[in-house]
Amino acid sequence: MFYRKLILPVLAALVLTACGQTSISETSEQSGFVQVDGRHFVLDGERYYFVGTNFWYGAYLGSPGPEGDRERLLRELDNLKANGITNLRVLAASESSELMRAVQPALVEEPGEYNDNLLKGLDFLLAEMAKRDMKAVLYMNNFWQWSGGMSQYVAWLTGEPVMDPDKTGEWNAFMQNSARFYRMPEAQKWYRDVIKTIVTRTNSINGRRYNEDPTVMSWQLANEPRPGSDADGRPYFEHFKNWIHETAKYIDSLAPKQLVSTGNEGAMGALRDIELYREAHESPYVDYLTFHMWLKNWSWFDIHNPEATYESAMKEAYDYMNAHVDLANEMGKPIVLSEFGVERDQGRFEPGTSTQYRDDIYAAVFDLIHERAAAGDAIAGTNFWTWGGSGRAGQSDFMWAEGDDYTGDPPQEAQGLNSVFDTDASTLEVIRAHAEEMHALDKP
Ligand code: IFL
Repeated sequence: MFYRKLILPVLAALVLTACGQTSISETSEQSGFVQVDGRHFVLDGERYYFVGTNFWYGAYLGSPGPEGDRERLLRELDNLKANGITNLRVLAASESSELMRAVQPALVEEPGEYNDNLLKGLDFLLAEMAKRDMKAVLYMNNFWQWSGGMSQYVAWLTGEPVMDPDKTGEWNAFMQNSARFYRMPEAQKWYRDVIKTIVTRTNSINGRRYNEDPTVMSWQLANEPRPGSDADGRPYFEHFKNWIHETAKYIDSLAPKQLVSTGNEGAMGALRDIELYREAHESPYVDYLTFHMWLKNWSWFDIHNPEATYESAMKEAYDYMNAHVDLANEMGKPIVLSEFGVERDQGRFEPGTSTQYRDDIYAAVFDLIHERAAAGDAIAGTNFWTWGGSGRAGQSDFMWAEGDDYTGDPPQEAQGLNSVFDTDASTLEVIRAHAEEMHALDKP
């Protein structure tokens, strides 16, 4: 299959001083656009394999506003790179909301109104990632409540109070309500305005148009979009599938050099049915597959009862990973495990406490990923959830409050739940070793 080879000039000197923009000068070589060739990614004529992380708050740290901390961002990027973590999955659009656990501020203040600081934050993040030759996967909506997301679009359009599962505990109803978003043409117009605003933006730091920037590997429709709840989502599956196809096609028309992915979790995000997952991803505008794996959320593993649950959990995990890689092989598209995470031992949140089970599970997951990638299968990489770096919880109950550090765990979850901190030496060692073995596959 056709793919482009594009290498940027070795010494691209870009100096922008207008309008108070930061002057920067790029002096390092940057790789080209990640492309798809059959069931593999290709980068500058070689296969592209990677180790990545989730870093939802990258644009927040990059903001020149009070929510930002650019010095920390630079430190985190350097640390990530030093550990071989070069692919970052980042939240590019959040919606302002009264949801009690949604991050504030948000990029979309109301339909058509954008928070300039957060857009500049994304500019800064991408410009700094480019300097380090890292790749970004940018998602532009959320099925879940922690960044406003689809339920906020529904509330904007209907005028109904936003449905808040952290107050009601009614998850089934919340999911069904979020999925109404796919069937609301006016909400789709607003969402497309967000997509267009971001995808065609010109970076205020380095002057690049986002859709011309090889730092962006992929535009992702949303975080974990689902057809609805497992119990009641089936009647709406066709709307979901159609939404994926139409949105992916729209993004492709705006960003033909970059890839499009859904952000879906796999069978567990498709009414627990891998055939529905296949159907939803058949669109030619979906360039590659994503899947997520949550051993605790899916009741496979209990960190408070690890001895009794570890073995069966790992069997479930291997079966889940193998089934998705096999499907990707069949479909002839690359696949990425773009979320998986594990708690600290005994369910602790504090840095400095042990991570034996996390380390073992990361190592086992990475082994399988490497083994299948080395065999030439469709798996290309992982983004573990999540990078906490030097962030630390600000509250005694570990729940996030505005002004606190970002730790990688989103605001609806305890800060430290799934975070890999910069002090987690043993986990970082597992990650570094895997990064080396994956990068060694680049040149088969
Ligand atoms: O933090 C969660 C995040 O919202 C997500 N998937 C699962 C994570 C852990 O519960 O996208």
